[in-house]
Amino acid sequence: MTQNTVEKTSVTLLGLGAMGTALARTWLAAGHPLTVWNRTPARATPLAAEGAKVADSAVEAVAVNSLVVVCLLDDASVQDALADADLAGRDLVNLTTGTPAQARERAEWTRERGARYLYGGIMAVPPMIGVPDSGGYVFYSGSPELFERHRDTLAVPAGTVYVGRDAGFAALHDVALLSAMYGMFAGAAHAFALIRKEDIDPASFAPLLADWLVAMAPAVHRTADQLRGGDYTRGVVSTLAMQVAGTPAFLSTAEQQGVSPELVSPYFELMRRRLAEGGGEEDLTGVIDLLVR
Ligand code: FVH
Repeated sequence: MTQNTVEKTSVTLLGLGAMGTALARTWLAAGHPLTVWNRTPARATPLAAEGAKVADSAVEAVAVNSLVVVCLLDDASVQDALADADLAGRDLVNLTTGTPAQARERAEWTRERGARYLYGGIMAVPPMIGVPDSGGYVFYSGSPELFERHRDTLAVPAGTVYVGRDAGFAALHDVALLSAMYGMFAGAAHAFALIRKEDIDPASFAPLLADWLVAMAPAVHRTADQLRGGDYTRGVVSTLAMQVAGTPAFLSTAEQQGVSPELVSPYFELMRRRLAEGGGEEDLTGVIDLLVR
């Protein structure tokens, strides 16, 4: 059989918001028979013209195919949409953002209704979907059998990274990475605020900032190594004591530039606490223990 004649898995997709529509288009373009449903039917019209079958209800859409993907606003909308659907024998892949607890509860809820379950945390925005080198991917967790069975189909819109049997793990990875992203955005906001009133072109500053963040990012590997080994001085480059000594300069600079320190102060405070506990020769890793206590 040539690649062109291999039968493509039929997919049911519930939810045609920005992300759902992007997913739908990649499956259609790859030749997967696609049945779609959306609460507001008008959103399905362009996809019908592109070859999707449009179901009148979620119940009907779920009945058509064994692989059912949901990409809705939130966990409550998943519950709403699937309330009357017969999930027995279905492979449910939930790409709706939620907490680890919601992912686990929905896994249990799905099992009780006779279906298998995978949760997916999407690490991409809609324009990255279906673009092979975009860097976008989806974390999956839950049934390993289901992941293996549908791996190729799930890889059509974006890369796949399976992170374990626990349905909550994909959500946890998703939230952890996005939380780190917001920390980075917070640091960048503080940096732009510092130069805001000066004769410094933000457009000239931005590449310096981006390159610096990229250069510093690999430090997370040292953090991981220290967490694994339990020795937070291992491979330390800049000791906590040295870094805490520098923080008054950062805070004074913020004051002189008329910038609130509210984004950076909480982190500096944790650094000082760890130093007070005797972590002066360590890296910044001890801050993590202060957070989880
Ligand atoms: N768009 C993004 O940048 C992010 C990237 C990372 C992952 N997220 C998550 O993906 C889920 C869907 O996001 P979306 O971008 O498609 O969201 P919307 O465009 O707002 O569309 C929401 C869809 O949900 C439907 N919906 C809302 N409430 C209900 C309900 N009670 N019952 C049934 N369907 C519901 C909504 O339908 P309608 O308003 O068109 O009738 C849309 O189809 C999401 O979890 C992101 O966090 C996207």
